[in-house]
Amino acid sequence: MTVNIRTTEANVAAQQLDLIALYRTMVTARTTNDILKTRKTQGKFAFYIGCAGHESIAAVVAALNEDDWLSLYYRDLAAWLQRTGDIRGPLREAYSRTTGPMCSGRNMPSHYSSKRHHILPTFSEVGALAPFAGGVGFSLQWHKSSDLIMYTTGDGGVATNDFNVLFRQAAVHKLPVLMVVEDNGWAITTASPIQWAGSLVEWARGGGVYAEEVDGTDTMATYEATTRLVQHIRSGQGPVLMHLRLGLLDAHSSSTDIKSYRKKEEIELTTATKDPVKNFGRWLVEHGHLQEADIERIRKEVRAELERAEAQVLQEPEPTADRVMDHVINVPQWRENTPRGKKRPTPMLGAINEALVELAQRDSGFFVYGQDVGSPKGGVFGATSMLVTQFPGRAISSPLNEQLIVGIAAGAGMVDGKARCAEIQFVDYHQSAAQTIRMAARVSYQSYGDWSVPLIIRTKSGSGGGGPISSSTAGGGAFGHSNTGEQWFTTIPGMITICPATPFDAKGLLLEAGRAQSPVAFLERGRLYRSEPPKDDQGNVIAAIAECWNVPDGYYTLPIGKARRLRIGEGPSSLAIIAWGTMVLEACTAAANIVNSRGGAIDIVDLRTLAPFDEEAVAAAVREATRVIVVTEESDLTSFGRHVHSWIVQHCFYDLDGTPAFISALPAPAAPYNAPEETAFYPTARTIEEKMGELLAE
Ligand SMILES: Cc1ncc(C[n+]2csc(CCOP(=O)(O)OP(=O)(O)O)c2C)c(N)n1
Repeated sequence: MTVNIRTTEANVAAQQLDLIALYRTMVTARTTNDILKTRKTQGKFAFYIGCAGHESIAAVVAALNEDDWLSLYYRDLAAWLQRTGDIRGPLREAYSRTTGPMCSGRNMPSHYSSKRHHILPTFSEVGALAPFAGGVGFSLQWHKSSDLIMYTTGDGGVATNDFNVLFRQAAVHKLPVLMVVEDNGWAITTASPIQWAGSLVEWARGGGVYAEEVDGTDTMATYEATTRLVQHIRSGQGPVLMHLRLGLLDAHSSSTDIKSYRKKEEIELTTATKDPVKNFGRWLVEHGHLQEADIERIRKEVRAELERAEAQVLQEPEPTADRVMDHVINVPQWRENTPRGKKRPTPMLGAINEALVELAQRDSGFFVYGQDVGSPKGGVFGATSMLVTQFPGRAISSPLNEQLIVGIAAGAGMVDGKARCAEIQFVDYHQSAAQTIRMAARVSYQSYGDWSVPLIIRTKSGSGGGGPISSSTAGGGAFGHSNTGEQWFTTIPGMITICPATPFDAKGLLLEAGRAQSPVAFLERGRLYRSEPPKDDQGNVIAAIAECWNVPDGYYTLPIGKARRLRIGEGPSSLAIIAWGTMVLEACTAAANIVNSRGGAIDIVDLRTLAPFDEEAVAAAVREATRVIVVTEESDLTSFGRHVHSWIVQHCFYDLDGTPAFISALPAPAAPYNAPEETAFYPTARTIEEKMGELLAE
């Protein structure tokens, strides 16, 4: 396939564009569409969603540079062809062949994706790629690149939160983003006036983004408008929204009956007036670039080429069941290293500050993005205060929108291949970003390992507003400030979840998270930010864990997925406690009290990483003690704690001398603000001690 000549100069655009190659690309898109539509009705595969009416998007891509980034949606077959020249790719994906360049046959057809060609992995969730596109734009700006990103969506997509997030990302930071709304008048059966009120162009301009309406049924008008709008972006004047008016020539997808929701006259009018391929062919003949006979000749040539390609593709291998768990999660291989820096007593907040500075020092592209993080205080908890002082510009305050925050860090990580850090002030507020986080964790699986989303999401979680553990009433986090978080993140396939209990672990694990290629949820417990090592009831510091408050200077890492086993007392352990975060400290206090009064030893398994958790360490501790308690700060609903408990029942049943015990917070929405109710809500050292007493008496 001939590749068009591209230019960014509006005045020379029309002369430099290879008009015939562009037309051929559009014909190839339409013909592929027609072949695959037919194959679907012949029962060759389960689903097809087509591009008919949207082929002029090829002209938009023709006006971009080869290295510009694309975030496409399912109608953009012509954009794929224009960028890659790969006619087999769409056929391979339709027939689910392992040779498929987008996802190795793993996803539905029409989900365009290619790291090599800078095409982000299209999601089925309409609009969901938008916050990532903003992150790509942020990264391009950060690296002072002259490239831009084009993001496309339909008129329905404009209504999504995700699109509105991209709009704000682009507008606030003046990012190099071209937002193209491919308005074909329909979102399945819903007409576009339902999606927004008033004028899209005026709406965009009012929000600080230059916008224009363009007739997408006219390919040359589309190309010329794009070159002009791209010039606007590249000259540093900020993002652009192009409202591209199109017609949808087919039903929404192979699952939709067009006649059930569109009137015959409207379909006929759309077909007669809004077909960009026909219109462009006519224009080429009228302007002497082609003869009438060439139109039919090109159509036949393209069809023959595609049929030959299809026959070859059908000889290629199909996926086999044994690869179903490939590319789910990517935990970094830990490189053994001994911390060499001088050790100093440091609280967890200091350890986190130090880790962020280390990450910034080793990677000039590293930044933390979140609410208030760029203020001299370094966010509401002060976790970025050292970064603010030592690396100005690397802690960047964001608008108040968690989805926007995660999208910036995730998209930037996709460009660089290295984790950038999103800070969510309180884990409760991750909820507006939930879809973006889930998508980030899915990308590697969906694209069969072509893409990954390195990303660290740091967030304050669990009881308390940041006060010391010594007083269970010092919290007062209440609703919106005290959720645990692990019940949300550990259920996401592809996500790493870490919850450190000590400053030493917090620093080493955060530095290791910086090496991960899968997204990491890093849960920082508010009650541990400034806590000291735990003590028993007689005021003695518990030696088994106290050393972890001495944090080495400089860089060191700890392995993700490995628990820490703490032995309280002497001799063989008579009880194992599985805990993480704040509950490790509560369990230490409880265990020390029990050992003080009864002697013997108790094993505490601090999981440190919750997903994937250290099954070996849990099984070994249960085998030795034969009695076990799982302690979690989560509400007693479907929780991570319940998962660990169930895992022990399933895998360690014959090693147990009794039913594994389970301690959690109460199944209420969150801890109330007032002290009596808050104290009743959470488990404490006392609760754990009582349960230990019961088990040891059996
Ligand atoms: C978030 C989300 N909600 C609902 C759907 C189901 N769905 C798939 S396509 C579609 C319509 C999208 O319309 P539009 O953005 O206008 O694009 P068009 O198909 O018209 O090109 C809907 C509702 C989805 N995939 N994602």
